Amino acid sequence: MKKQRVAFITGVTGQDGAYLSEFLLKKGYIVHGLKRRSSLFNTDRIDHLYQDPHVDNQNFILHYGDMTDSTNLIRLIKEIQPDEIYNLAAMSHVAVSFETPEYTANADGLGTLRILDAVRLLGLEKKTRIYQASTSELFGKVQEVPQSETTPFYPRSPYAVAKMYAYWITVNYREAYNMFACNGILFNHESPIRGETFVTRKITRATARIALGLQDKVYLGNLDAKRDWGHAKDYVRMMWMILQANEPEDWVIATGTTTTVRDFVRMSFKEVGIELEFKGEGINEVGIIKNIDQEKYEQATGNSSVRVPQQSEGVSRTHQPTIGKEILAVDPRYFRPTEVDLLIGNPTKAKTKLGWECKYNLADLIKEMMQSDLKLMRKDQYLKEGGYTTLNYFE
Ligand code: NDP
Ligand code: GDR
Repeated sequence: MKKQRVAFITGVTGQDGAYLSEFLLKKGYIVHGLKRRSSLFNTDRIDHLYQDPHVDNQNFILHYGDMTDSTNLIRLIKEIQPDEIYNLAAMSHVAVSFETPEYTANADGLGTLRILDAVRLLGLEKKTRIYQASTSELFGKVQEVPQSETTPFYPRSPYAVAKMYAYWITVNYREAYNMFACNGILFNHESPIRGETFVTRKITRATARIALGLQDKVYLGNLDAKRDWGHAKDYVRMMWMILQANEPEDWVIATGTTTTVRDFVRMSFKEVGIELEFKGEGINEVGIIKNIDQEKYEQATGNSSVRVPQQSEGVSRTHQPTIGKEILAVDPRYFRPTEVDLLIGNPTKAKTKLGWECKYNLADLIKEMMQSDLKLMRKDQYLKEGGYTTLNYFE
């Protein structure tokens, strides 16, 4: 019988860790994941994969650990003896990295060194292949449009600078010690399980809540920023393909199209039959409801926009979306000290050499995210109408 391949995923509780675990388990891998100790359960995204640790023949095993703890990483890699390591763990929020630059450098930059050096120290250079989660943020203030594997880097945040160290130390260990270590330079990728404070998920959640009458308004930062947004499912498949290639190399993974944050907002509201118009400029820009397609709205939300909630429902009537209502404003607190204005990737190498293709376009992605967030928020609507309190969603 063919021996089961063994993967070790750091950042297993994150968006990509969850999709990658699912993907590798379907391929018959034994998957080990690194999770952090936290004061509350932090395994929501992988609970459906989790197995009772008391049963035999588990193929999905979680270990406590942290990217800032070398002893922990060395011990785990020694125990697990992985064929493949996917280093996805990181403090991954660009804006937050300005608040926690030293920690970000430690976890995202030195953390990568700790993984690479553990493999070397344990004499696993020939056995273990390593995927490093590099990022389009490396291109930052872009030196070329679109960005490819040969575009010079110009990082614009403590996060991107830490990831730049991680990128080059991965290349260095590959060249110095002949290790199969690769960078996937992935452009933004999203999904229904994207963290709630990244802009796409913040928008789809707020759109669902505004449509359902649970929230009045959403506050965003730079509406002009352009991103090349793909679906996380397409991107985790490529992580695996990168480690199955004949040679260790670095790869740009992107859709090749770019969209402004403002248009992402427009497209999300369109999913619930609401047409927006934007007025004003800079910090005075606002988004106003221009039109409501009644049929689409009712179909998407299950609400009738003329419905008048009863007193006991706890849903204030003023929250109902109506034409002319201001539902979006700019809050400078979400601006970054240095911004990345435009990202658009050129994935030609991945397409031609590895045969990678995106199965999702942006419209599919937004549809899926909106459906999922509407379902989630309707749960809140039922709870509120039943007189229960729901969680606070302030960022
Ligand atoms: P998430 O923020 O969703 O997940 C990050 C994961 O890393 C979580 O499991 C988190 O644990 C874990 N983590 C954070 N700090 C530590 C630490 N010190 N020790 C151990 N684990 C830690 O990110 P994504 O899934 O979106 O991204 C995966 C990787 O890909 C990241 O490295 C990110 O920087 C990179 N990337 C992401 C892109 C994207 O668009 N999604 C694009 C390009 C690169 P916890 O759940 O406990 O917080
Ligand atoms: P990014 O993602 O910084 O590209 O990093 P994010 O969704 O946070 O921002 C994208 C763009 O939207 C603008 N923006 C806002 N962003 C947030 N978070 N909140 C807002 O209210 C808001 N308003 C406007 C931002 O200024 C930015 O221009 C993501 C992360 O997953 C990284 O880990 C990864 O490396 C890169 O993608 C590729």
